[in-house]
Amino acid sequence: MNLSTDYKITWCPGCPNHMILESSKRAFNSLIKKGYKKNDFVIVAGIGCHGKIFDYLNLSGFYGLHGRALASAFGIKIGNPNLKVVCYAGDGDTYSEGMEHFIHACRNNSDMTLIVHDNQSFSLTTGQITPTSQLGFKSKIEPNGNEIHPLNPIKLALVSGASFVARCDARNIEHTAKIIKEAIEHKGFAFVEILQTCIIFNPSLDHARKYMYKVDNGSNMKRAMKLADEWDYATRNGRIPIGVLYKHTRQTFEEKHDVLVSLMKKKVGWKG
Ligand SMILES: Cc1ncc(C[n+]2csc(CCOP(=O)(O)OP(=O)(O)O)c2C)c(N)n1
Ligand code: SF4
Repeated sequence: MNLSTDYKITWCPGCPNHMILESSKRAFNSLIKKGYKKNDFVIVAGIGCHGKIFDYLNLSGFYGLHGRALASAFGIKIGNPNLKVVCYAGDGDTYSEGMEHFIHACRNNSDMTLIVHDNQSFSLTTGQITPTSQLGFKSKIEPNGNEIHPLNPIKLALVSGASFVARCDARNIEHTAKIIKEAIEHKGFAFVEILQTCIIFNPSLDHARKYMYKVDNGSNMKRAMKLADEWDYATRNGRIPIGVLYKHTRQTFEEKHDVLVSLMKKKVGWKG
């Protein structure tokens, strides 16, 4: 199915967002081939370069506010738990202004997917530091370089209770498509951190790509925490595991609430 729109794509030529768009189209198309309908999916986006994916992906949804994409996604999900809600957000969006939504989404285990385009900068607003920017990263308003230690979003998701935690390389289109598909099919809160270079404001990540390697799916928390520790967001040193680092099944938010369980039994679609 052609999931493109007529919008002119305004991302910089060569920006890995183009590749995340392609991976997303492949993931949705393989689900549609499996029997899902286009209207089973809802996409939500935050504001930033990443958020423009909303204009380029021909699926229904909601273009949210910066930092609040997950809150909108959760609202849609509890309005109709039969929809497959997929939320696109930036690292600034998710780990800065939207941090509380991220932690509670992991805890709640609502059956939806969060895809973070982590380019380690607030790129749409010309490259300020975000909570995943490396130490020393310079921008116009931080000319002396980042002095604040970055957080590790993989570890944070694990300790907060996310039931599916994956990391991808934006430039590896086929692998990212496979992980996005698996995340959407996972029953529970699925978090996919896509490492993405911003070729304009924070291009140094591309040098680290040679340290990326694929891991098999795992359901062991100790292994996942060890994998999460391998790559240091602060120094950009270490090997970078990509793939599903942790996956397990536990009761979802929707399954805990009778009113949502009864909506799921009725199998209502968009129109009720
Ligand atoms: C509530 C609110 N705060 C701040 C902004 C300004 N703003 C728009 S885009 C953006 C940066 C987005 O950065 P990120 O989420 O990392 O996405 P990227 O552009 O890097 O893809 C900011 C700070 C806004 N639009 N709304
Ligand atoms: S500024 Fe960076 S993130 Fe935004 S479109 Fe250009 S390369 Fe991509």
